[in-house]
Amino acid sequence: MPGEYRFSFGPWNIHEGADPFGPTVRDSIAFSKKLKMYKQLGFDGVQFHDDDAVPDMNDLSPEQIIKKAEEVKKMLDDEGLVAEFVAPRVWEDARTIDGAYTSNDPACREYAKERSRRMLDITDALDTKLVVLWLAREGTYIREAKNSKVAVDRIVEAINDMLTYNPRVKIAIEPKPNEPMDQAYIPTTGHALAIAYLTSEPERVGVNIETAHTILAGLDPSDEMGFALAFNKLFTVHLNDQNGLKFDEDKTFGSVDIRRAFNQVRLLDRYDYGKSGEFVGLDVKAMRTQKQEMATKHLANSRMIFLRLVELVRSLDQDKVEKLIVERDYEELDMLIINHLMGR
Ligand code: 3MF
Ligand code: MG
Repeated sequence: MPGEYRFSFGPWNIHEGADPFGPTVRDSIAFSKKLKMYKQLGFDGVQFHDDDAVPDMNDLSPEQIIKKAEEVKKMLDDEGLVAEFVAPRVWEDARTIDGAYTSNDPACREYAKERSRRMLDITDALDTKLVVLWLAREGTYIREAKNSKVAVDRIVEAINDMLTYNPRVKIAIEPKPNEPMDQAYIPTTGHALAIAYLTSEPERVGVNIETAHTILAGLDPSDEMGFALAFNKLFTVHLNDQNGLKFDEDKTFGSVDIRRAFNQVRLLDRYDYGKSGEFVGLDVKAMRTQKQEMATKHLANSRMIFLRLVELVRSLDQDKVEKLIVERDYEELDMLIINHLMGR
């Protein structure tokens, strides 16, 4: 039932196709041009890194950053779009080579905190109340390089700093177990929620669950989402798909395991995800093989797959499901679901 859910993605999801072993294969598309594509593709929300909104922000004063972000807000208004969240991109600067909030160097930690304050100014200027924290470099390549207890203290301290600086926002931690680091400090939903309860305002800290990241952690995405829902902490999602334990693939939602996608949609739909304003966020990348003019299909397709799965979820014979659960006939339940997914 299109119209009931609102969808979002980030400008990085229309990308040039570079990977660690090869150069770009598609031209860059200007941000303003990307914005024009959102509505055409069926999307209402834009996910931002701070520097997606304000490029080269490290060279600008706080006032200049706010001014630039206000211009972007105007561009969003003109397109009828809203900002879903802002995330601080604290993994590309020379000062965050060995971590941002958990760097061993106090000057680098201070840079990360300062950059996060600028990100929180952008959040206000774009009129969104959600921050996403993907803790890209908060981890290690070797065990002895950092102190894991101190690292958690420092992450909490950085989050507290953000909560104090901008009392209007909620923070959604996006857990990921590895890549770029060998071992990340906040690998799962459980870790992220435990961190939330260590902060000064636990009710303002939750999660952004990304399908692929949960799979990389060897977990089931819908179970991770259910865990967060039980705590009222599923602030947003990054739906996509992942073909086993390898690099983070960000594949089209449902394209690897349609049943796994069905179960994510089933849980979200059952617990009224979206009714409090949450977006169905996608974090998907086009295959490197895709030609320039066809490199947004992964977005439209992910959205369409989600909506078709909503229909499938709602047409599942729930009474039959309940009956088979009571009878403990899970073989028959298995077949019921598979038949349903096969349209039989
Ligand atoms: C990395 C990610 C990131 C985050 C993004 C928003 C590039 O695996 O998923 O996408 O989602 O930085 O925080
Ligand atoms: Mg993501």
